[in-house]
Amino acid sequence: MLPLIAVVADALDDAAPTLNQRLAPYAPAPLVEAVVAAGGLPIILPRPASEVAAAALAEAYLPHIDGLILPGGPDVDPTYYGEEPVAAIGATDRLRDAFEIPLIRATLAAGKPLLGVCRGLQVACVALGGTLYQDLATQDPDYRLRHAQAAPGANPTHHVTIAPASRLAALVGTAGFVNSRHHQAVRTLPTGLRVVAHAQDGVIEAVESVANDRFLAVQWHPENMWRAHPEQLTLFKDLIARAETSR
Ligand SMILES: [Mn+2]
Repeated sequence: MLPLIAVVADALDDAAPTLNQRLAPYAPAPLVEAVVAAGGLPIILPRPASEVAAAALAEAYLPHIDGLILPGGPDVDPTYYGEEPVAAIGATDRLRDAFEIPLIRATLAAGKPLLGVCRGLQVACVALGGTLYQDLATQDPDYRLRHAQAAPGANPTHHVTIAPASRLAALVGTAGFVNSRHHQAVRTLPTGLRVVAHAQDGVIEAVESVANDRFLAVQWHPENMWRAHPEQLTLFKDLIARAETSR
């Protein structure tokens, strides 16, 4: 049996002119295709219609999945880490947060692995007690690089330094060149996690769990890079390998 890898859906894009464009954020094709290419079986988890049902729905899905992918998406609502929204925050989606946060906690509590991508890294850290820069440009005094690239989304634009003794380094090496499509980043880490990659200006670019192999999350988008940069597919192969050993 192929490991069943859940990919959390975004909202439909109701403003888009065509059906395919409306569906694009709901079933993120690049992530789904990367899971298939890496040997997993992807399923889409629709986010709930109400905050009230979100935690129960997350719990109900859990026995059916072997691993979890947290995709990119809107900014995490800062009230989830005890802050009011600053002027420069982007769009938020409380339903997405209300579903993903209990899903992340339940996944890890059940000993199942996750892979976070971009927002996925951020929301996973918030779910475990971390905080974010709501907007790097206005809040991080060391911020210097362009992390919200204007280049095509699949193109790598900045380098990352990866900790030699890390799961991530075993997959992609210690010198990374990655795409960057974010204006937020992790500010404080929850206990149990450690930074394993950062950009030249100190922005956190990847995080792993300290005591086990359940948590790996990156600030870039490997799903948009792997066709031209095959080492990025190893992140998905690794999630599937971790899912197989956790069954
Ligand atoms: Mn970046």
